Amino acid sequence: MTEIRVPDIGDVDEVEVIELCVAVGDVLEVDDSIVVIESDKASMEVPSTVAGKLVSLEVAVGDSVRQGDLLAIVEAAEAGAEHEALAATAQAEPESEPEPERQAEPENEDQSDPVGAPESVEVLVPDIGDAGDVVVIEVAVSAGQTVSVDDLLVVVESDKASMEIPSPHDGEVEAVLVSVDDTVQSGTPIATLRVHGSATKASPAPAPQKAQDTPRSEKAEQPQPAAKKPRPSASEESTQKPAKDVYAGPAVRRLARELGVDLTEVRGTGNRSRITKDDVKSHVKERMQSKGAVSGGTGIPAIPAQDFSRFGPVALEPLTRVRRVGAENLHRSWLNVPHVTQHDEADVTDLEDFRKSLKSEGEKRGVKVTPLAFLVKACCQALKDHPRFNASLDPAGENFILKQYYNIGLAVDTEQGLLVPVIREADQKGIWELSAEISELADKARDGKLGMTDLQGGTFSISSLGGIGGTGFTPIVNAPEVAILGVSRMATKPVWNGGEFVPRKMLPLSLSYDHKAINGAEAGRFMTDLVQIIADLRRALL
Ligand code: CAO
Repeated sequence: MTEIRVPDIGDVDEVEVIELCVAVGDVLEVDDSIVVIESDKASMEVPSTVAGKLVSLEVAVGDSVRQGDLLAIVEAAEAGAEHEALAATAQAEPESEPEPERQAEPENEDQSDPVGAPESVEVLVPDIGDAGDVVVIEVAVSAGQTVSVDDLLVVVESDKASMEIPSPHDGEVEAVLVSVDDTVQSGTPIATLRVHGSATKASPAPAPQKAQDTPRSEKAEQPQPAAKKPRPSASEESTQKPAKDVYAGPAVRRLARELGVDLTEVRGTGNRSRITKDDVKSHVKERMQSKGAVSGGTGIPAIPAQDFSRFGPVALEPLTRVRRVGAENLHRSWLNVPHVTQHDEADVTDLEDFRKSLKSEGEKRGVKVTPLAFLVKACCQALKDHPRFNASLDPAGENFILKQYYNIGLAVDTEQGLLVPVIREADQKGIWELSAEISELADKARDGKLGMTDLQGGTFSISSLGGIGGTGFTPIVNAPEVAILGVSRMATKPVWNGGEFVPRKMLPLSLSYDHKAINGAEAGRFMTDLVQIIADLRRALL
C-alpha cells in the first residue's frame, strides 16, 4: 500500500482540498491526480506516485490539510511495484510543485504612460525553484504580436508542475527566443519585447517567482489557470491566439497534448470549472461523434438526443452513484473485451436432492443453502483445471497473469445498482461457509455496508439470475477478469438416457469470456468440465 500525503506546500500552513479527482476503486496511473489542494495563493494537484487501485480517500472537499497529512492510499499494481520504493522516499519530498499562480502585477508599475523611447527588454524564465530544467510546452505568441501585461507568453513544464510565463509589460513581441520542446532553466531568455522606455524604467522586467513565493495579488484569489491549449504544431504556433481562463492541471494538459485537444474548447466540469481528464476524454468522444466517424478507435456514433416529452409525459430519475460507476465499468468492459458466450446445461438432479437433504441441518445452523454455493465450489474446481480462466491479461496483452488464488465475485442486485462482492479463497471453503458468506455479502451489499476490500481481488465472477428466471443470457465479463458464469433458472426437462426420456433438473449456464484471452475450444472444454463437476459435485465434496 502506498500512502499519498500532502507534499511540500511551501510557506503556507494549511491548504484546502478543493477537488477530489478520483473515486475509491479507481485504477490510477503514475501521476494521475488524486486531489487538488489550494492555498490563497495557488492550486496544486497531488498526483499518485504509483500505478494501482485507490483503496481509500482520507479527505473530502473543503477539508483543511497540512504538509504530510494523509490524503489517500493506493494499492500498487504489480506493474507499478517498482515505483513503490521511489514513492516511499518521495513522500518526504515535494511530490508536486504547486501550479504557479498568475504572475502578480509588479508594484508601482505605471503602464499608462507610454512616453519615452521604445526599448528592447528580455523576458527570462523566472525562478522555478528546484525544478532544474523545464520544457517549453507552449509558445503562445509570435514576433510582431502586441501583448499586454499578464498576457501569456510561454508555458513551461517540469515533471511535477507547469507554469505560465506572462508578459511583464505592454508592448510588442520583438522575437521569440524559444520553441516548443526546448529545455530551459531559470534565467533563460524566452523573448524580447519592445516596450516604451518609461514602462521599463518603472518596471524592470521582474523575474516571476515560484507560486509559493509570489506575493498575494487580486489575481491570486483565482485558482491558477494552467496551460491554455495543447502544444501547437509549428505551423499553428503563429496563428493560435493566447487562450485565456483555462483551468487545468499538468496531467490533464499532458493528456490534452497527447490527444491533440485544444483545452480552450473543453468545458471544465471540475470545481470552479477546472478541466478534468474526463472532460478531455468526453470532448474527444463528442468530437469523434460529431464528425460521424464510425470505424475504428473511439469513433462510435452517438445516439441522437431526443426530446421525449414531445411524445408523452416523462420524469427524470438520476442514476445512483453505484449505477453510474457500474455503467462505466460495464461499458469499458464491453468496449475492450471481445465477448463470446458459451451456453450449456448441467444436470443438477442429484445435486438438488443433496441440497434439499441439507435443509433441516441448514435451518439448525441458520444457513440457507442455495444452488449458488455449489456453483462457487464447482467453479473453483474448474478454474484449477483451466488456469487461464482464473487469470488476467497483462496490459500489453503479452502474458497471462495466472492467479494462484480463487476469489469468486458474485453479482448482487441491490436498490442502488449492481455490486460484485468477492468471496476470498472460495476454494478453501465448504458449502456451509460459502452459503453463509453469500448471504452475508448479499445482505451487506443491499444494506450499503460493503467495504472496499469486499469488492476487490476477484478472479472470476458468477452472475446468478436463477432465483429470478430466464433460460439464458450473456453476462459481461468483469474485466480485468477474463470470464464470467451466468446462471439461469433450473427447469425439469425430459432427458434421453439412451433408453427412455427421464425427468431431470437442468441448470442453464452461460459462460462469457474474453476472446483475446480464451479460445472457443478452451471455453467449450471449461464448460464441459464444469457441467460434469456440477453433476458429480457430491463426490467432489466428500
Ligand atoms: N434455479 C432455480 N432456483 C434457484 C436458482 C436457480 N438457478 N438459484 C437460486 N434459486 C432459488 C433459491 O434456491 C431460492 O429458493 P428458496 O427461496 O425457495 O430457497 C430462490 O431462488 C432465491 O434465491 P436467492 O436469489 O435469494 O439466492 P441465491 O443464492 O441464488 O443468489 C444473489 C444470491 C445475491 C446472487 C441473488 O440474490 C442476486 O442478487 N441475483 C441477481 C444477480 C444479478 O443481478 N445478476 C445480473 C448481473 S448483470 O446485470
